[in-house]
Amino acid sequence: MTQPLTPATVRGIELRRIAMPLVSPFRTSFGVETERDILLVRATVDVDGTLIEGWGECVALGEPTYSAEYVDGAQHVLVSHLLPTVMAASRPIDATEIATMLGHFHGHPMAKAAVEMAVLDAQLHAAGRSFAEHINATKTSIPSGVSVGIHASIDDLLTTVQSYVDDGYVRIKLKIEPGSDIDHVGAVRDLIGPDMPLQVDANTAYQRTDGAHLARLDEFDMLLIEQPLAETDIIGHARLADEVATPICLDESLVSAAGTADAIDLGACEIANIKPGRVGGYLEAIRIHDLCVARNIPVWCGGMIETGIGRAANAGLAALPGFTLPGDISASTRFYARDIVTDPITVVDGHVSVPTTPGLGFEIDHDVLESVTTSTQAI
Ligand code: SMG
Ligand code: MG
Repeated sequence: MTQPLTPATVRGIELRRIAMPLVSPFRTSFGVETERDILLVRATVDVDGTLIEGWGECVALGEPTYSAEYVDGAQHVLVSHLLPTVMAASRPIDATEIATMLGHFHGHPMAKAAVEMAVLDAQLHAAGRSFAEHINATKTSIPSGVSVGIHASIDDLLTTVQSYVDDGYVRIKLKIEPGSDIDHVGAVRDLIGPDMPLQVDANTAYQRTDGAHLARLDEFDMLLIEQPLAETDIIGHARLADEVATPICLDESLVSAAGTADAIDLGACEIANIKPGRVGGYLEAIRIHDLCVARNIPVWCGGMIETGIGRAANAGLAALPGFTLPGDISASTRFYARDIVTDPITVVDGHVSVPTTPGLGFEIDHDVLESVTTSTQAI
């Protein structure tokens, strides 16, 4: 971190729900997303007598399918437990203190991360500093990968993948599940050729006994297999790592820095997908980055179908030097016809620019935001 930021007194919070239709259905092993129901946190804080606004995005999905959190539950825990605690602080606070202040509440990392994000955005605005600069990130642009949903037909899958290759994405990630795996991956490898980086994500769809089956993916020379087994099955992933040559990457299983260190030490995590929402915030995400660098574990930044708010923040995070693999930070248009920020994320020559403006790096387009808002709640 650079110089500490001036602490902030939280004066008010607005929770805003928005409905964002996806440009096409996104199917994973746990379900199909067609519209994103997103909770935004707008914090009004006082920094040295000046009122400043900051925004956070909660990445919880509509249903508890990716993880236990879901958007209605996140809003409830924020209103009933998390926000009253943060707003009861008797002195100005720093975003880095929020995780500790909320530490006695079990779980709910995505809800906690959204509060931390909003306060951090406001503090960075007050300091006139960009997120990337604040965390001493080194890159000015990051390579952009794209996550491709499960397709019923291989022909349709190849059409979709070709369109993303044409858009310039430098890495393809395919969602897989039993029955839509070996043939799908083989056909895509044939299409994109041997040199294009390729990886798969099972979102916990396989069993410990699937080692021999998953080893059939080795011939496609992929970067990694993401989260084949249940999120709690660290030992199962370690055993799989012995059976399968393709590196095992964890997503859902990694919920803290301490747990990530254990998973690495047990041989279950050869590559790490870092998502700030999943681990309770950007500051815990940086700790995970740092420990992975110290242990020589490559990391990349995951995605949760964020708006331009979350995408901008993720791009700042992924500018840290340990993010050596392309992440799931794609263009806003990958999922949304119209983003809620004035400067949607774009991919140019396969790369996304790291924001340099003060704050997390976006400006809200208030007209678009109003048009997609389904409810607001003032705290
Ligand atoms: O934002 O590009 C994105 C989505 C990337 O595949 C993606 N995310 O398990 O990594 C993952 C999934 C979780 C969300 S799927 C609805
Ligand atoms: Mg994943």
